Amino acid sequence: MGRFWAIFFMFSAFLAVALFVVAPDNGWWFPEDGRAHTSLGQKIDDLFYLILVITGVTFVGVQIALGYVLWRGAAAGQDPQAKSQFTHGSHTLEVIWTIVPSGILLFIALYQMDVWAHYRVRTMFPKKMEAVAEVTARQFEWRIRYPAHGKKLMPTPQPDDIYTVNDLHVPAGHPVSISLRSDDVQHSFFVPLLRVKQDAVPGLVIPVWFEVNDVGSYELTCAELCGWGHYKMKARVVAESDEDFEAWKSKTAKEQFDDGFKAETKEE
Ligand SMILES: [Cu+2]
Repeated sequence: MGRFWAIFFMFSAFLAVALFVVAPDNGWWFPEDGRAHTSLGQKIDDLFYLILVITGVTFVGVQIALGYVLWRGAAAGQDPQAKSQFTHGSHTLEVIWTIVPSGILLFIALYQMDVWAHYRVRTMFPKKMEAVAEVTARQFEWRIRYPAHGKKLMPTPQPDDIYTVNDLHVPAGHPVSISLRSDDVQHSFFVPLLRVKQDAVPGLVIPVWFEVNDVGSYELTCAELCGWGHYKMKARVVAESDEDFEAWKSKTAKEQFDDGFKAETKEE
């Protein structure tokens, strides 16, 4: 039976290595070929991969060591002369397995500080950044308010502001920010492919910045169970070129302020 467990633990190590090799080609990885569509998102991914490699190597090493010890024990068990050796308390070992994991954790804690600061600390945000819109989460939708063409986003609603629901448009290729608020309970603004996630907290206006590298449409969901209709808070973030973004904005403004009256009188 000892040999069975030795093989079992060794096998799990090989299985882990095989998974590492096979997973990326089979899509068992981060969504969409494992590539984030923001520069900061790629750095966040790198941190995940680094931690995955550290834990992966540790796992494989531990399983192989465990298998080896069990195999040796099973082999020795066949020898009727072999005696068990009992040891208790090795200071050297205790110090090693305390210092090594602490060192690794400390390294990760310090190493990730830079990415975290760029993501969350306001003084570290990009200097040139366009405040695109105010996004207000409410049960159960995302209400979005944009400033009129050529104007700056104001903290309070303006008469010429443009509104959309569940449809956030941003220009791609340079840093943009949104002001995130909540109308009722706590929600979470989550765009998986951009690696952007931020809680919307009642009473707070939280700036969230990102720079979308590729033009496209990205799913936005609520990542905080906020009530019975939580599942309905599905929206999209559309990243487009500057020209397309401005064109979309003026088209939306036209539709919004059109009362249908002028168009009719023109036709006459
Ligand atoms: Cu929600």
